[in-house]
Amino acid sequence: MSRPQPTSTELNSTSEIDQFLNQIALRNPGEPEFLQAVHEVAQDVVPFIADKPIYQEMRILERMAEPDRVVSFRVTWQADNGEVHINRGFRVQSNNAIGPYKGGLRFHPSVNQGILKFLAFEQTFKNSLTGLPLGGGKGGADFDPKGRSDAEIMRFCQAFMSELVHYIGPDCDVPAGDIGVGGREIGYLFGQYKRLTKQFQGILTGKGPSFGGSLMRPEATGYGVAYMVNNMLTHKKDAIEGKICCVSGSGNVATFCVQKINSFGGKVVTLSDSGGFIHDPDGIDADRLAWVMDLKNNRRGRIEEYAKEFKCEFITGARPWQVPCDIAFPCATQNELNQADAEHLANNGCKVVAEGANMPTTPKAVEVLLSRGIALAPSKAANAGGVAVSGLEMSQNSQRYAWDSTEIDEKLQRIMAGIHEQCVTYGEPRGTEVNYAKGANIAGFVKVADAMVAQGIC
Ligand code: NDP
Ligand code: 2IT
Repeated sequence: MSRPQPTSTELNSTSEIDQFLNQIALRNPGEPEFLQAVHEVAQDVVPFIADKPIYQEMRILERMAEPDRVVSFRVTWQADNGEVHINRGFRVQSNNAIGPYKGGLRFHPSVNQGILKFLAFEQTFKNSLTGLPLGGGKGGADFDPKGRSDAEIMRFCQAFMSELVHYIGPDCDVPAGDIGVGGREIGYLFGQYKRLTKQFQGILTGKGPSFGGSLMRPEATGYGVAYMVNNMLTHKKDAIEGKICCVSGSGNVATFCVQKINSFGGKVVTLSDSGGFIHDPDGIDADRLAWVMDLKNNRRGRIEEYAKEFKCEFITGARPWQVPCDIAFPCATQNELNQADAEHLANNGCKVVAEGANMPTTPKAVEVLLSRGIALAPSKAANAGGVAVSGLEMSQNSQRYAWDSTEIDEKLQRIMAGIHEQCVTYGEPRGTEVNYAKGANIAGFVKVADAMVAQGIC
């Protein structure tokens, strides 16, 4: 049987997508992750706006693909041994059509302008999906926290905030954590902001609960990923209970994701870090998970130590996607699941991939997953629980009030259910098969686009 020929609208869309992406590529050389993120959105949004002239005339997608501003600054700090170090800090303020810029800070040696532009672009769509009034931003530095003492981390955070202070504010831009930035770093950053400005303000989220942090913020991203998968499986009259799960990473998102999968009755058999992954066929139960959290948050050790402690396999320098599973949860970093990994997952009978990390699946891997009938929860939907509870932290700070954890968890579950519903509405469901990536891209776009149209040419 011959393949169906593309329709003329599809052909036009394809050439329009190419034209659009060529322009973006010319304007953003040397930023492959940014181009990848824009491409993933454009392939769904360009055909969607083909019959909506207002979005084209107002050049909404082009405007969204050009950050409002990118700030770059030097961060000079002193190591314990007296050495002076210089790092590069950034804040990318992508879009504030629906609320103040909002998004995490990443401290990792790989950080550069293109990676933060991709993250800030994605954040705009993600924040829109939460239904909360949050614009999109991202920042960070090419600083490597590994092996640094608490005092060094504090000095770095103080130096970083001494510049960042000029660009943030409770109604302007509210950063939070991301890779390499957790409760400890947010505390030091907040302290320095207060010292420089004399103001006790909600200028960061993920703060400690004793100084304005929301309960459940540490749990929120990982729990939200599991809630998203629970909603997807419920939609297919299935459940997480009894499912074998592979999780990558062993930081904030990965560990709380494991905790919630366990409470749904799933069994997690892998975790990883940049050194490799552990495979524990007995499952990472509550006690073992508590051990991992202590290892990572207090002792700051390597996941390899888990294998020695619990007598299981550690596979050096590899990722966990060859281990058979029903559900895969990439929760470490971008482009950590490639085409070959996707083929392994499909051949081993995996049914769902849920992106806890931002853009962990390469474009070729996405093609494989979709063509093999694997449901893909894209990061902008699946990991939106973290920024959603950050939004709730901002509301609590504005009210000078704190909700209890049950209340916040209920709100988080409602927000994740709302995100699932938007994906189903826009993701062209055929029966129970939903294109979640398409649904998230279009639903996230529409709200921001309508606000931009309403606010005129600016
Ligand atoms: P953490 O710093 O807590 O943990 C990151 C984990 O990923 C560590 O296990 C780390 O290993 C591993 N990792 C990081 N970079 C690499 C790499 N290049 N190769 C292999 N492993 C790597 O970060 P989070 O858990 O907060 O973030 C994980 C992902 O989730 C990121 O993509 C982040 O953008 C995303 N995210 C985070 C949110 C949050 O609220 N924190 C919200 C939404 C998304 P090692 O220690 O060896 O580097
Ligand atoms: O990628 C993300 O959504 C985050 N790192 C969290 C952002 C936030 O503002 O809570």
